[in-house]
Amino acid sequence: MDISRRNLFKGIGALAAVGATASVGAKFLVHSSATKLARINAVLPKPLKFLPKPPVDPALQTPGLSPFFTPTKDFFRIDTAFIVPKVSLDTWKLEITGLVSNPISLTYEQLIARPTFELDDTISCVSNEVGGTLIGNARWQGIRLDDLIKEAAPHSNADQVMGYSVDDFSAGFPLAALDGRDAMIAIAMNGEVLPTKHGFPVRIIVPGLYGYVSAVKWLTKIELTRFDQKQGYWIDKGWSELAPIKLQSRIDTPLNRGELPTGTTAIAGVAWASLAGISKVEVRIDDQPWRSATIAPEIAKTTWRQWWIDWNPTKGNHRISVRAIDGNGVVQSESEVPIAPNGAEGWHTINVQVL
Ligand SMILES: Nc1nc2c(c(=O)[nH]1)N[C@H]1C(S)=C(S)[C@@H](COP(=O)(O)O)O[C@H]1N2
Ligand SMILES: [Mo]
Repeated sequence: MDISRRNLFKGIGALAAVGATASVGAKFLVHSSATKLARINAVLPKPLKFLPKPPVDPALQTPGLSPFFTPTKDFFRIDTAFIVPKVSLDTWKLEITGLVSNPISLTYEQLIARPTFELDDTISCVSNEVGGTLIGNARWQGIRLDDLIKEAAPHSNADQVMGYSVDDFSAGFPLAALDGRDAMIAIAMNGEVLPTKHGFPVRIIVPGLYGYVSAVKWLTKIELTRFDQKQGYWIDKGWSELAPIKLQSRIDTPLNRGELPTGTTAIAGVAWASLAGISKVEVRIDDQPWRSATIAPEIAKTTWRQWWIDWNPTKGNHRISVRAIDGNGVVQSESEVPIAPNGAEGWHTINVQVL
C-alpha cells in the first residue's frame, strides 16, 4: 500500500473505503493489458489553445524544492478502489443526465473530437496536513465542462454537478462553481494520455476545489442534481459539502528535524491559493521579523508558486515558519485547524539543527 493510501485511511477511515469496491461496474472492467493497449492507441487531439512552455524551473537550482510540474510518477494518489479500475473504450461512454432538458451521451471518440484546451492546475486532497504531500501540479488537457453542461440544458432547480466513476465513487460541487473558471473533463496529464491510476479514460478537474468534491477519476456519468437530494461519496462520512482549496504554504527544504552545516543555504517551498493566486510569501526564523521570500513568476492563478530565501544560519537549533498572502491580500491563517471537515489550516513550521 502506498503512502497516499495510508494517509487517506488515517484521515478518512478505512471502513468507509471498503464499501466502494463492492459494486464495481463490471461491464467496464477489462484485463489490464487491454487498458494498456487502449491507452497507447488513444491519440491526443491538438489543443485549440496551447499554453506556452513555462520558464526555467527554479527547482533546478534549489535541491529539495518541488519542481513546478509534479512528475506523474511522483504524483499523489487517492482512491477508494483497492484495484485500479481498468476501463475498456469499447463499452465506455460519458453520460450527462439528471435535471437536464437535453441528456448527452458520448463515446471517447466523440468526446475527444471536441475542442480541447490546456490548463495548469494544482490539485490537492482535503486530507493534506499542513506541510503534507497530498498535493501536486500538472498540465491538464481537456474539454470545457461548462460548455458540455450548458449543452445539456440544466433545469433551473438543479444546483449540483455530481460526477460518478465506473467504480461508483461520486463527488458533487455547486453548478454555480462553473463561473467561467477553466473546469474540464481531462483526457491528458503532463502531455500524456491520462494515466490509468489518475483516471483513464477521463476525469474531472475543477480549479479551486478539493479532489473529494470534484476530481472524479474513471468518470462515466455526470448528473445534474440538487444538494438537498444527493450527496457525494464522502459527505455522509463527515466531510463538508462545499470544499474550496484553502490558502496554504509549505517548506520543502530544509527538512523538518534535519541537520545542516553552516554557510549559505536556501529555505524554499511552495505556496498556493484556491483561485486568488499568491501575492506574497513570508518566512520567519526564530523570533526575527518576517522576511519576504522571492516568488517564481506567476504561471497561472490556479497553480502553486515556488518561493525561496537565502539563509546564513548560526550554529544551533532554529525554528522556521512560512505563511502566504493570496492575490486579494488575505494572510494565511495561523490557528491550527485539522483536515476534517474541510481542510487543514495553520502555518508550516519546522525545526532544524545547524552544526
Ligand atoms: N473514482 C475516484 N475518483 C476520485 C477518488 C476516488 O476515490 N475514486 N478520490 C478523489 C480524491 S479524494 C482526490 S484528492 C483526487 C486525487 O486525484 P489523484 O489520485 O489523481 O491525485 O481524486 C478524486 N477522485
Ligand atoms: Mo482527497
